[in-house]
Amino acid sequence: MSKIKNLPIENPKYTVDYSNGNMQGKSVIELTKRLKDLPEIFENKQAFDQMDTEKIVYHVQAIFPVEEGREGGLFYGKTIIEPGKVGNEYFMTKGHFHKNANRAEFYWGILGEGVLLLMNEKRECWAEKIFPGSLHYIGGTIAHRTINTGNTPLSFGACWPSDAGHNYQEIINNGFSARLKELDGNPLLESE
Ligand code: PAN
Ligand code: ZN
Repeated sequence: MSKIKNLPIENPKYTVDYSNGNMQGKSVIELTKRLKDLPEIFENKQAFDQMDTEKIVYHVQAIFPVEEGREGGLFYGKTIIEPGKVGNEYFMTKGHFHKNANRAEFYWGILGEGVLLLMNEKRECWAEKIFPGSLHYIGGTIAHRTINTGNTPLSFGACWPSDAGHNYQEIINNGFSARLKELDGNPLLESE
């Protein structure tokens, strides 16, 4: 006769509030980027210098279930970009290429409205609208930056491989070849 054991059914390690993307659970990492952390990304240096550099531009929450750089794991995150502008350029993330160029990523819109700016290795840019329910596949060799074009916080989720890594330096040195600015109340993508 076989012996039957009863195993416990545990609570999940993490929960997500799908109204805003907020994550809860053990070792959810929190990161805040203020204007003072982003001196290189905005074009209008004069407007930047006149702003309160303590102003929050975006917050990130992330779960790293395995050590960063290890092959085979997945990371999960959520970013909230505050509404705002430096001059006529909208608040945005630093943006990056993945260090490991064949590691892709999914983004999905949760709250607010924005734009996902994409750029390939030939520095060709294109953009997709982000809104609650939008889903974005970002190929491994594509640089990505998100921009809040609305008057309310933009929240989006992300999932990427644990060995993707981040190459911020290329963007710090050379930027994206397009910038998203407000003209007469509407977003306009200006290309080099
Ligand atoms: C995202 C981003 C996050 C913040 O989790 O890291 O939105 O943007 P920056 O990293 O460009 O500051 C992601 O793309 N991970 O790979
Ligand atoms: Zn990424």
